[in-house]
Amino acid sequence: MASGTLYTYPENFRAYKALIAARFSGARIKVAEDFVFGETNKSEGFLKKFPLGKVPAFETCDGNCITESNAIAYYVANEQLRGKTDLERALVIQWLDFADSEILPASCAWVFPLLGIMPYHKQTVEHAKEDINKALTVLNSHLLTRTYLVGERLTLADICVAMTLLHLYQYVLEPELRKPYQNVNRWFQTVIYQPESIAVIGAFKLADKTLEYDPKKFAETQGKVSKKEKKEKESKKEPKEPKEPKESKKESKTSAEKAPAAATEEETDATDEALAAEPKKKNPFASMPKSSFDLDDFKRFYSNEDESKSIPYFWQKFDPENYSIWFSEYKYKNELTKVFMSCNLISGMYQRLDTMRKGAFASACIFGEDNDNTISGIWIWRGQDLVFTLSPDWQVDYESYSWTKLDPSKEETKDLVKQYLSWIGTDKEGRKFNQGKVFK
Ligand SMILES: N[C@@H](CCC(=O)N[C@@H](CS)C(=O)NCC(=O)O)C(=O)O
Repeated sequence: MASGTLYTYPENFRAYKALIAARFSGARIKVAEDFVFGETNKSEGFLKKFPLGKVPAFETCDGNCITESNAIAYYVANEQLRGKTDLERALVIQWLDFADSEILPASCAWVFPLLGIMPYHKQTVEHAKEDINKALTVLNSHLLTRTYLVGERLTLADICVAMTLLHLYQYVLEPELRKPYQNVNRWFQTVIYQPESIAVIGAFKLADKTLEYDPKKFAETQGKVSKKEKKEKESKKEPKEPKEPKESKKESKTSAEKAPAAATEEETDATDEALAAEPKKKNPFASMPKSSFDLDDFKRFYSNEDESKSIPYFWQKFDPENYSIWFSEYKYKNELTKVFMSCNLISGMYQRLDTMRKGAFASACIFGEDNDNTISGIWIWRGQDLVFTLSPDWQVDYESYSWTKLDPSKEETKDLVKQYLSWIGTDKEGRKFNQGKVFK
């Protein structure tokens, strides 16, 4: 069974190919912690192993190095994903090349200017749209009579082509634009809503509206804003931003995201066991007193059941002695622009707090619309104090939020927990719930 370390920045659609393939095959991939795009991949040690300095990059557990996202995905895949016959394997390669030659350049040319990563040239963008139309038309007729691109089951072809289409479906293919490609739309959703895909990319949301070009964004990414302004902004937001766009992440809860049912006979605390089993760095939660509240059990229950059941379940099991409930609000709401960017802020924070998952749960919500939105959330964690200071790994984002400890015995707290776990209502100023993300 393949195993090794994947170097990437968070939410890289190229890295998703390997991460999803590994979910299907059972290959063990560790994503390198502490990877900083633009720093780690330019370091001497990294360049010795991966001379192009590009990511994703993969180091097998016995020290072999692989670059190119398709090759990494191939390495961690299994026979089913690679194709079972010579013909299937050839067709899988055909679709991988199709994605990289017929879709990717045009997708970048169309989407990147909208994300401020590239300058906008009308002619180039129009040309890219034509190319995408051609590629999608080919895919659409191929999928008219097929569920998957190759054979009767999902292969690497589906994973890699779908990941290459990810930005298009996320940022530009609004309902009217995707209408002519119903077979592709159906297939795309089949691929991205596989539990293995959801586990990697989260609950993906198709574009409601094509992203609009905003010249300010490009100016910003090119450093045309004053250095000071930029520095301030970065320190408040996401300091180690990759050059490429980020998608919303896996913590969004959907009906498709079903965890295995809880099988606890006694009130054993699975959190304690998991923490005890954790290797290397000591998790700050590990030294806290044991609790009767089994957070993992609640997370499973919340994932599997409707809120009408999971919220009463929460209050029935919650242990106020050893856990606390907090309300968070993003302090710099005037700086929030596109909803998808607010979403990225939350995903990025969740990702950076990965080692906190064992002792914490959160549901953060975005209220409002593009250019008028806020982020707030309910957090539940072990202990009674603000948790972020307990580990240097947890300190990147928390100061951008205000944190209010809630009294679990109060009705207001019950109302807030209900609102944020059910994803309903408005923020304090009446902005309507837009979307939520769960940290679990
Ligand atoms: N064909 C490569 C492309 C890899 C690539 O271009 N990676 C970009 C980020 S997604 C990168 O690392 N760029 C860093 C650089 O060019 O210095 C693949 O599919 O893995």
